[in-house]
Amino acid sequence: MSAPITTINATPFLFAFELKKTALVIIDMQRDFVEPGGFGETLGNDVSLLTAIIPACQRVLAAWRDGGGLVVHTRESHKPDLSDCPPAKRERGNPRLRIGDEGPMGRILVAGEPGNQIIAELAPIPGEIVIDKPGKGMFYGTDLQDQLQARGISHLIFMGVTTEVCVQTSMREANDRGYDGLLLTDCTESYFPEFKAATIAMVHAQGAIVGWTASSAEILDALS
Ligand code: TIU
Repeated sequence: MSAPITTINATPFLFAFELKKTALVIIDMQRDFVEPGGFGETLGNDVSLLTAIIPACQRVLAAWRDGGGLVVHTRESHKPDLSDCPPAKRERGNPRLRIGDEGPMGRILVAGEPGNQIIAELAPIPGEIVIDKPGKGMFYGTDLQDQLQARGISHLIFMGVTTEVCVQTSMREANDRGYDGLLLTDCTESYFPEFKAATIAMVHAQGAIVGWTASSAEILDALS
């Protein structure tokens, strides 16, 4: 018997996947970006915009777990000695606190610090992959490609923050590695609404040049 194929009513056309070959990827839903006092706020952003997507992300995550699908969580995260943080990244601009500095949630963007933890609402459970990534993209400087290949994953469904930075970079890295990727539009957010809209348009333009987009209602419908 052939494996069951699930289809999602997506833009610019149907996104078809086999659950066993697909991972739900949740990009950087860590306190550093979503809560006051973290990296996002030190860059001058209003982090309250990002909390609005949490309920939709929770609904998709629950349905995906019920279906038995693989979940990948990422964190933008540097080693405590900052050996994986290029000086250009730390020194750029004029943030209130730089990567590695002590902030209200511990050292900014450093592994193991309170601010670097994934928010409680979307916390990983045993069996899920957690990737600490030093860059914006989820493949750069990580073993994610090996982990996905070992599990036969060919399709990726993306949620998380921020849309035009770590989510889009990760989708583009995945696209170049041969994965089919779908972005859930109400499960991703930016500090800049116009950048979110532009990213969604860029992803699915030109016949899904980067990938597909759909609302969470479409995947919840497909999984039910
Ligand atoms: N600044 C910004 O929009 N994003 C980041 O620095 N990292 C992620 O997007 N995760």
